[in-house]
Amino acid sequence: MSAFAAVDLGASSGRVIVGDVRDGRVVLREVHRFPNGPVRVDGSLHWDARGLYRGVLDGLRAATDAVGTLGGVGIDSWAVDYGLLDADGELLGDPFHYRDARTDGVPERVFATIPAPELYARTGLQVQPFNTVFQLATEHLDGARGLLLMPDLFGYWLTGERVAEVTNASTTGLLDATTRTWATDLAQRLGIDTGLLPTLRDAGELLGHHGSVPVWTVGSHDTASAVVAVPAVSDDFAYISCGTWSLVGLELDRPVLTEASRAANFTNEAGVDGTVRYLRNVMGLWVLQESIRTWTEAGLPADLPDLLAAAARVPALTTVVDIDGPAFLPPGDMPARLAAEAVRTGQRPPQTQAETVRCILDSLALAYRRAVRAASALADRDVTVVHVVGGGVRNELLCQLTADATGLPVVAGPVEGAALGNVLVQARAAGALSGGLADLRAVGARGLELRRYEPGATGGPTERQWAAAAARVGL
Ligand code: ADP
Ligand code: LRH
Repeated sequence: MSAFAAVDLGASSGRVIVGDVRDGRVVLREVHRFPNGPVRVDGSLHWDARGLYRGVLDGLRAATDAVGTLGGVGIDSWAVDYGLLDADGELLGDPFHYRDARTDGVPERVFATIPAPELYARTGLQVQPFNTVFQLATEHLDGARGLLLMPDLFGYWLTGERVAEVTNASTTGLLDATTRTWATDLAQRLGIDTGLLPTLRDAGELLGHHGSVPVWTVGSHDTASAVVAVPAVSDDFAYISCGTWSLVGLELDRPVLTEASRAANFTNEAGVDGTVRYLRNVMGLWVLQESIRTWTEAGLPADLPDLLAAAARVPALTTVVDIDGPAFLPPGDMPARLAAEAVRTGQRPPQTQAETVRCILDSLALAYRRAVRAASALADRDVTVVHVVGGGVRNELLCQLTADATGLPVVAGPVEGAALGNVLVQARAAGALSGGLADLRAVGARGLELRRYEPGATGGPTERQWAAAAARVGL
């Protein structure tokens, strides 16, 4: 019973990965992968929750076929989104996708009832239009008797148990960052029925059973699981969980709830074992994914490795944008939006696909530079190394640019960070591992091939050139 199935639902794909935990290391094996993305229904963006659940069940069957008996299952997914349940426990329609436009202008409405500084002081959460609290402020809650965040919804379908695992609950805007309990008073002031909010549970508990297989709570927010898997060997690390989003920050013991932190839009999300994930959302490889979609739909060749190789030949920092600008959040024609942003800031718009990709990667590295430095300053913590985990580990150009831009060594790996963190927490809950996060990280690291990137190793831009590029776009 040393094999644990991690169900990791990312915004661009869902996967079921089996982690075999033996001899003080973890060997990961992907047994199932299925595409994921926004589904447009009547002009709104949703998730195909039932389709994803079919993928989960197929994956669990494949896991059992691969290893025989499983020691457990754990589920993590992207944050903030939720399904509403009726009085019979049935799902009331497909969950909305966080990129749906229904929350445009909603934060301002909510702040009229609870001023932004007051919300931040309590919840420590960044302002993103899609935070659960803003989604709920636009939602017709009549008929809803329960709310489950996405991984908890799949956990409910597997076990019949309804809970809110705390790492993901911390992305709702309704969790008190200090006490890690529901801020029911805030919900009441916003007219949100607190009866919808399930009982909170920590990561690493028994949720229930699927057939005879235990289902464990894990860091159900994918970013929380990814941070568990960071193969850090000391405390002075920053991380970039680099997938559809890039989550850039530090692991802390307590939240930073200062005005300066709020102004920089840093978030204090709950980590496993009582830690705080102090980070900034950077728009991430989403902009590249959407560019590839745009080109493919236009009939242009858009093979990712080819595009990255071509981008590596484009001179650095020719055109940069503030990649976190609101224009890049909704789905759409990213190459056109990047060009418009270049024109707006007095730069030469990218002319080719290669230049567009280079602009995205340089701009991401610039945003990482800002976020790592700001996190270090705001939390008053030294940073000597940046760990990159997630699909972006495969992007060697981006990893090198990150080292160049931050001026820090980058250690890249694992690719499947969230799945590894998910497995480590299950294995500890099941008694196959013991200790704190440092012990779990040491076990996780043993099975990994990590690659190290030194700043300036390939003769990239100098600190002065990065600073000048940042100044061009006001970063
Ligand atoms: P999520 O969990 O948000 O769905 P992932 O962590 O799976 O995202 O990362 C997906 C990203 O990884 C893709 O958008 C892509 O940019 C990058 N990626 C995947 N494979 C490769 C590859 N072979 N080379 C470079 N980048 C890759
Ligand atoms: C990454 C992620 C991120 C959230 C976003 C909605 O997958 O969970 O941490 O901010 O999706």
